[in-house]
Amino acid sequence: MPRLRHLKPLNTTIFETKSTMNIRSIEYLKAASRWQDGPKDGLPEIAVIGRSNVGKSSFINLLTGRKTAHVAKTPGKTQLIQYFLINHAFYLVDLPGYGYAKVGKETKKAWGPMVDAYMTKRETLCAVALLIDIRRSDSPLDLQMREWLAYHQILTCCIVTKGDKIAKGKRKPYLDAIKSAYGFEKLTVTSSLKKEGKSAVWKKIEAIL
Ligand SMILES: Nc1nc2c(ncn2[C@@H]2O[C@H](COP(=O)(O)OP(=O)(O)OP(=O)(O)O)[C@@H](O)[C@H]2O)c(=O)[nH]1
Ligand SMILES: [Mg+2]
Repeated sequence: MPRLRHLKPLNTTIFETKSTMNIRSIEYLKAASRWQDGPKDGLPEIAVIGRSNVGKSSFINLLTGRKTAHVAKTPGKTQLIQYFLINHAFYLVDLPGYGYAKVGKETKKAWGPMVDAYMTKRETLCAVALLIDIRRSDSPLDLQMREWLAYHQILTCCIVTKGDKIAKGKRKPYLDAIKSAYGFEKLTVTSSLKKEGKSAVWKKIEAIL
């Protein structure tokens, strides 16, 4: 069940009713290395998770319509929990990616406990956007993450990234494969490059909040 139930409802007047959310302000609040060091204002959080290089930071930039999060040339650079305050109402949280072979052993060891603790202990976390590359329906790490989120009953939306890599008319088998591999009924396809999927994602976020 969604863990939002214990959260206070937001003031909905700040949102447009049907179309893309009206972004009035974005603030980069902080980067934390521990879940306890996140903001303490009780506002809800939607976390973005996925393999390193899947396009998490680009996805946040797609949603906010500007260069909010840092898109690195080298994968595995972001190793902190990064908080972006949207409309003074909720946080988009950019989490470090998993599965990048070249990060040091210590970093790899630290990733699990840090993300595990953030996801399971952070009371204000209300949903996770699990990002999956449109071309990857066979990733054991993504499957593991999906299963882990389901086990902990964390509300999870599947966001397919890099949609532009496959022509629209040829996407169906890729999307069907992702649905069946990870057990999702619905997917939202995005492309940060082509600015695709922004309003569909905002609608989901509005529904969650
Ligand atoms: N073609 C295409 N490339 C993309 C898209 N989104 C991201 N990229 C590229 O993929 C690379 C990784 O993007 P990031 O947004 O930094 O990925 P990330 O998941 O935040 O990576 P880490 O922070 O290292 O975990 C960059 O070179 C982006 O330009 C997309 O929709 N289409
Ligand atoms: Mg990133």
